[in-house]
Amino acid sequence: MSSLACPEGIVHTASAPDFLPVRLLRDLQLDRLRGIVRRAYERVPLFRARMEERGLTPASLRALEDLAAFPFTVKADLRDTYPFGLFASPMEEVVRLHASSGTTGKPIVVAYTQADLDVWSEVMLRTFAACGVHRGDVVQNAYGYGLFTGGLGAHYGAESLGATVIPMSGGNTERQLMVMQDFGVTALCSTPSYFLHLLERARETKAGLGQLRVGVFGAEPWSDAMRSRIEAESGIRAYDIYGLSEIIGPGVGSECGRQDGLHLFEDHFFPEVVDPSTGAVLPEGTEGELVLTTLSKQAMPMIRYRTRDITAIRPEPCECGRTLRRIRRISRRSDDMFVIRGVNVFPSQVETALLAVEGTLPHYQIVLTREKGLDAMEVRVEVTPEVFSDRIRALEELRHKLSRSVEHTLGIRAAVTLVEPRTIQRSEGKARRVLDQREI
Ligand code: DLL
Repeated sequence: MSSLACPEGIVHTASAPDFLPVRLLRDLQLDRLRGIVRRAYERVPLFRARMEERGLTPASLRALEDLAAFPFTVKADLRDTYPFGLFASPMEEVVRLHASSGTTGKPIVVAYTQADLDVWSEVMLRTFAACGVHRGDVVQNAYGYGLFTGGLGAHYGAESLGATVIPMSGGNTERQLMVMQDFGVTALCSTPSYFLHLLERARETKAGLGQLRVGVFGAEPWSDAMRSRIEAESGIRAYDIYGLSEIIGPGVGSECGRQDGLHLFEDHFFPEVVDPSTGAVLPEGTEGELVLTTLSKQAMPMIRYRTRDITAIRPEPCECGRTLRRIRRISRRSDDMFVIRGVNVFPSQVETALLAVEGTLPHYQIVLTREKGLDAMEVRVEVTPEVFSDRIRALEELRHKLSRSVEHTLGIRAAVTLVEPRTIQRSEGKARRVLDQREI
């Protein structure tokens, strides 16, 4: 470990694997990839059958590019083999299980050996270090503990960094604020939407955020506009971290002091970006769906897992010196998209349009309706108490501005409804942005 000072004077502790010369990193990746493909082939019937269907064996993998010929794995594969069908280690070697609920039916189950947990702690340690958290920091971990990977993943990473960890889990906002102040918390882990909720309560109760300096936020999409609001209102630095249960949990990628894309911990997770409809591998820099292959996972290797997350690989070197390639922040998932009168819309675009207008709060919901066979979208957005207490005319003006901003950004019209402060439900975990009225 060494220390790097970034321009803001924050010390970012750096871990050696983040700075491997690129050639060494590619050699290491190929070496590990061969091992993992062999493990998957030898130990998991589904992987073996899929490879054999294509006439592939582990020996077919001679270069990193050869991976493109290998079959994808999708979420349905985990559901179809529920609960333990993709495990590559005997149960005696599995020391932890987590599960992710997903949107339909049974959860998916993920497994870890002790070696997997060690890798997880390491990549989370590197995540914290990249976000400028170090030994001596007091970390309040408000990611949910339990089957969700956020809580325990962040917990062990922060502990192995040598920080002081407060295992709060999500919820109980008043208590979170009390602990934050009384225990001298300097770093907070939570979803960005839950932090907004904490911030709002802190303002209402005049609690303040004590010595909070850094937010380690992830598990859901949040826009640059949202980050600007968070940083301006709280005075902290808000970092984006990325991960998913199927691959390991949090710790797949993280921003560094530059806050300009997320470095992927490529020595453990190999990235490709593919065309979401054809599955063809896209050149670096082109936007598409992120596909990840685990390079060191023992209990549950993943070969070419389709994340559904939309991003692009940014191969150019980062000023921080890390040689790990970056991905663009994930603003959307291919399956979050909805179509309104033929136009593809993502919640993140609506968020950007709303936050571009002053007088709004970052609390909104999108309601999809169908009237006489026509799809329609209503956007409910909270206004600031100042605006709300203003004259009706001011509200009308704001509504028009928002409606124009949505139309300008998306190219379609939506009914905008201004709602009173504190009327949109706050989330303690991941935010639920889209409501389908046909469902409720
Ligand atoms: O959300 C793991 C995690 C915990 C990541 C804490 C970061 C912090 P899952 O519940 O399996 O795992 O959900 C994974 O959440 O495929 C993305 O669609 C979304 N997601 C996670 N991080 C981000 C992020 C955890 N920084 C799914 N930006 C992923 C956008 C994110 N989306």
